[in-house]
Amino acid sequence: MKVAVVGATGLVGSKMLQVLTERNFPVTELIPVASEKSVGKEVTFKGKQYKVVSADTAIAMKPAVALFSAGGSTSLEWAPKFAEAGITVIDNSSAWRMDPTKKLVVPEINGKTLTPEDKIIANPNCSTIQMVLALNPLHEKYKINRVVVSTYQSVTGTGVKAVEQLMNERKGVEGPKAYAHQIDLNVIPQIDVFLDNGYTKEEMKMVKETVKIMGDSNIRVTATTVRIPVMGGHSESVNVAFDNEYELSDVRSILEKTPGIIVVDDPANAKYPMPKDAHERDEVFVGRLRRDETQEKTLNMWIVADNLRKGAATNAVQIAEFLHAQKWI
Ligand code: 11C
Repeated sequence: MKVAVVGATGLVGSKMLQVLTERNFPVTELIPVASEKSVGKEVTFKGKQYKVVSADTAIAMKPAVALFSAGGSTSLEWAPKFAEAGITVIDNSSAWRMDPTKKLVVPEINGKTLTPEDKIIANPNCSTIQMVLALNPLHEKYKINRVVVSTYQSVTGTGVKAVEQLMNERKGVEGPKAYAHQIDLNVIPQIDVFLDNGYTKEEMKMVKETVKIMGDSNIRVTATTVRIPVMGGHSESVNVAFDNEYELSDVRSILEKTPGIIVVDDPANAKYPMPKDAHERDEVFVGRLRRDETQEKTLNMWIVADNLRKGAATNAVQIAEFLHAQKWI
């Protein structure tokens, strides 16, 4: 199948190429797409060189599916043009996520809601994906009514420039800045821009996307999202209040049985999820499972995942795999 990757030279785009290769997605021809300044550059995929083309050229080449990771404005402009040409778009930007006519998909949770008519499918935000993967099976059993989450997010979530900033600061050399502040040896309690309500856009993504993916507006989420000088994955401290009482041992066994989740929870032996262990893994790691002793029916947990993989590229490729299994692409 012909597959276009729009934003192929970015951090998520390159990860998409890696994940397509690793998962042996049946790509017969890759169409790497990037901004005008990258057109003509070469991208290596499965040992073969492909020239980067413009979005216009990509549409004319008629791929079956286009994985977009080129930012919201590119998606707003180009996704409808791809879709009109009959190309299914899986979009990693925030452009279409809250559009009521578009599905926001984590395949393990709501993949079954997709139909052949869905031509623009939204891939959720990385910090949301890893959280809902752990929340959903617990919601099915105990009904979640409230979630309080604080995140500790990798600089890779911002992109190449942020990784460079961290590395330059570490070496003590000047260079381009992705953040308003030093990130090395620091913690920045701001991800994306602030909104009128005092929350950041990243925080409100977690609030709204969780409800849409899990399909239950009774789930109230409040979030504080924080950038830390780490690569390899996002971490989250999550406090979950249920309607129904639970047994900790049951929570553990539900999570252990959930596809895509690995429970790492052996505090006596200092075993818990960490970004350095989640790096380059597709699973979501959950640990530090314990009761909130201040409140009934409430659980604390710690969730870690590679934000570029399950948080972005892997989830997008899994959506493509689902569509392919239905023979829709
Ligand atoms: C971050 N979560 O870590 C962001 C990156 O809406 O897809 C992904 C932004 C998005 O900065």
